[in-house]
Amino acid sequence: MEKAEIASLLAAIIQEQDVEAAMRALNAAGLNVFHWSTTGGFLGRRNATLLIGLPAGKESDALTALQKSCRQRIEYMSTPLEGGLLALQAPLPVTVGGATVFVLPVEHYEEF
Ligand code: 2BA
Repeated sequence: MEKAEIASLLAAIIQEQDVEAAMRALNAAGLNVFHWSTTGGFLGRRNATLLIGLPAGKESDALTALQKSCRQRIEYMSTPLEGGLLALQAPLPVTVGGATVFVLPVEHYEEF
């Protein structure tokens, strides 16, 4: 079977809980995906980064698959309250996700 020419590389940072559903949706769209565990710099929580080599014309399929499978969630960040005698923590809500997506053009692609 002839391999499709890869035109762009999509890197998506998603939440750990969405990895399985995202992989299923991307595979169902005929896309090969590679993923690894990563950590968010701001909250320090584990997330996942997916790398997807995209043939021309497949970008919107990949984005649709991610939109359908990755949810927004509220995480709580602990911030110390100033001025109190006790070291109380005030949880601050932070909206995380669905997905942070970068699409980069591929200059050259080979498989051997
Ligand atoms: P974190 O860096 O842990 O960020 C988690 C969430 O915290 C972010 O969700 C955003 O809502 C909030 N946040 C991040 N930095 C902030 C800041 N300086 N001030 C206020 N709130 C802030 P998302 O935007 O959905 O990002 C989820 C994860 O995607 C991030 O985890 C990070 O691992 C990655 N990410 C987001 N934007 C990125 C970028 N421009 N470059 C590389 N990675 C990025």
